[in-house]
Amino acid sequence: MTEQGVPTKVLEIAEGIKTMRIRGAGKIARAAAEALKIATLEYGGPKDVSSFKKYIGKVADLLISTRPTAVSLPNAVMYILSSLHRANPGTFDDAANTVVFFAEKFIDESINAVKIISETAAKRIRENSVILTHCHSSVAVSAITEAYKLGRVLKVYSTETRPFYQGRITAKQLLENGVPVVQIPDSAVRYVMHEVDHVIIGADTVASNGAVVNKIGTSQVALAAKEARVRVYVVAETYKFSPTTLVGEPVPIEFREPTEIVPEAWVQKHPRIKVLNPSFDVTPPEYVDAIITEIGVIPPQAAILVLMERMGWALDKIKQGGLTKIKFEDYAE
Ligand code: RUB
Repeated sequence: MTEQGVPTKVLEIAEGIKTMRIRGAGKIARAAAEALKIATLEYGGPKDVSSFKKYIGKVADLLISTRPTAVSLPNAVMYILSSLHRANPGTFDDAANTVVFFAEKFIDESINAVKIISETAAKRIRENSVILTHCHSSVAVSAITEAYKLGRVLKVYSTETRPFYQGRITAKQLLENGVPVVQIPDSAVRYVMHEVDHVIIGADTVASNGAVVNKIGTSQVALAAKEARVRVYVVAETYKFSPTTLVGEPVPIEFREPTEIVPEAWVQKHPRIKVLNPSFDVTPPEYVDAIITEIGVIPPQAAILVLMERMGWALDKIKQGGLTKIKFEDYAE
């Protein structure tokens, strides 16, 4: 337990997300839910609802501040906190049980969503397909593996995904699942695209207009796919849809350290050369053929329907007027 009363395990999870030991939008969301559960079980403050809500609001803000782009993180936290708000608990025990219950429910439903999406996506893959994927998406790996089990995948091109090389995780996992993988540099995407039947990628955030925010380079992959008339499927759980984009909020793009791209010594040696390291980019809806979610396969333009169906708590706030950014204090009082 730290001086501020936040359990060490929770701080470790927050640090793990920040340093990308825990990464990928789904895993980040589940880790945040787990952190809220741990924070509740290890809460050592006054046992009244108001003190507990203030504390859990603080933990929520800490978790949210770790990485900006994947909306799965605030959506997971808000799902749990808004459930606490709606439950309107009369005692500390009720409040604590509510957080634990909804944190576990989020994790279970999230894992189940990945399974449903994978089964649905596998049906869209034609026999003997060559697939290209970018970065490391647990949902994409799971969907490709499912399609492989049905005998539909000939091989997978996996981009290395500079500068963090998440593509190596993808290649390793696919290989462990028996799927033939060819690792390519990001710059070889257009070179191999004529062989590819389907591009399958994950998402960090889907905007209300269907634009997909995912690892940097995704929009170039989609551009090359469109040129070659290759279908692009995005596999994404519904908690990756962003309610605040409905009221015009842009999705914040994370910029990471130059040293991920060039070594520190090189930066020192060439101080006037600037390095730009955006971690995500935006693929417009016209470059996406379908988004495969656990509630169905939709054209990107139908993203709004997913938001209406799944993000009721946020839409209620919008109806009440004035929602610009969802604030955790709203739920901590
Ligand atoms: C990971 C990334 C993934 C999505 C979806 O970026 O862009 O494609 O998060 O992943 P980073 P998943 O490595 O910077 O977190 O399907 O696992 O949720």
